[in-house]
Amino acid sequence: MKTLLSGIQPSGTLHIGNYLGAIKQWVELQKSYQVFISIVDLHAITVPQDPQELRKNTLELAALLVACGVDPKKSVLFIQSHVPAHTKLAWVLNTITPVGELERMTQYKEKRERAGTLAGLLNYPVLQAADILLYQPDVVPVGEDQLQHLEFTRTLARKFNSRFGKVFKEPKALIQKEAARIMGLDDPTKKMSKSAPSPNNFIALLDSPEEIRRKIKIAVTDSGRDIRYDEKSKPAISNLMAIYSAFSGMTVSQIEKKYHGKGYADFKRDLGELLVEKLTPIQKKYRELSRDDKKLLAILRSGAKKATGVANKTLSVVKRKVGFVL
Ligand code: ATP
Ligand code: LTN
Repeated sequence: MKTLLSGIQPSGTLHIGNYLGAIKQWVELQKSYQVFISIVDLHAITVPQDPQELRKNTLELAALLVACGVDPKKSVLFIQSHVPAHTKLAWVLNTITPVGELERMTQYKEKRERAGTLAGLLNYPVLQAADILLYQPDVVPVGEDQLQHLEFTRTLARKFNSRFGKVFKEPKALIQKEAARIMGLDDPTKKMSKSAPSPNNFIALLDSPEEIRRKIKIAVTDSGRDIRYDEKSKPAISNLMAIYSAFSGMTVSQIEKKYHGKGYADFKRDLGELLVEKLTPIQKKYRELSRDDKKLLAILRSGAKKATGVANKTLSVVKRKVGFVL
């Protein structure tokens, strides 16, 4: 079985963009890959975090991932800081990383405006490379914004291998499809994002049915009144149709047929109901899990144990190669 690894930051509530763009794909790929999902708290602290919020967000994210279908029996779900091999390998990789390469990273340049030029932020991609290389994955599903980090990881793997002998596999990016890019409900020209200025930009997975209905009702629409998919001239309704399609399994042309002769209000009402119907079971499972912290922690401890087993194998080869006394 091939291996897949991905990471997700515990930095706030998940929205349907995260679900359709990332989580749903992980859940589907569990059937054909050995999946590792890391909740990357060590990455989260590269920008200031409120400690209580961080702890809450980490557990909430873990519970939501399981509620969305990440199956702890099939996949290895763990908290990054529970597996010390990540920071250990990151240190070794730091010693072969030119600072100039890190200073050129787009995400670093964006984030340092807010967080300052902190060493942790600069070294973020090195820790991400360690996250990945420890598990020798075949594929790493990432959004386009993470391609630069993945390319950096591959370069680092090659560099280490050529200097110390082959240890690491060079993983391939599994680019999330453009169709999976969900745009903001209040501005269909920008992607749906939890850091958008208004919460009306996104539907959080934990939004109440009333909130979901309200946000869909006030979502921006285009001029005209027909339900037609056309990203260029009708970006707003096209985005809502993409969401409808992803949650219903209907194709865009089936949706066009169904709503032929009907208006935005009808379509939006149905979309609201569809989202309520699909998110309610996730929320129910989430509530069950978050009522029982022990069960959730047991899942995460067991994930960390399995991850540690795999990661430590790679780490001990690395230690031997660089000349540490074992
Ligand atoms: P931010 O609010 O800081 O932009 P985010 O909401 O984009 O964060 P991330 O933590 O950057 O969320 O992303 C987690 C995962 O969700 C990534 O794999 C990313 O590609 C995916 N993702 C995020 N937003 C969307 C979106 N609008 N459509 C599809 N996938 C998305
Ligand atoms: N940087 C990524 C999160 C991340 C990750 C990883 C993704 C950390 N380590 C390893 C894939 C593989 C992000 O911000 N989306």
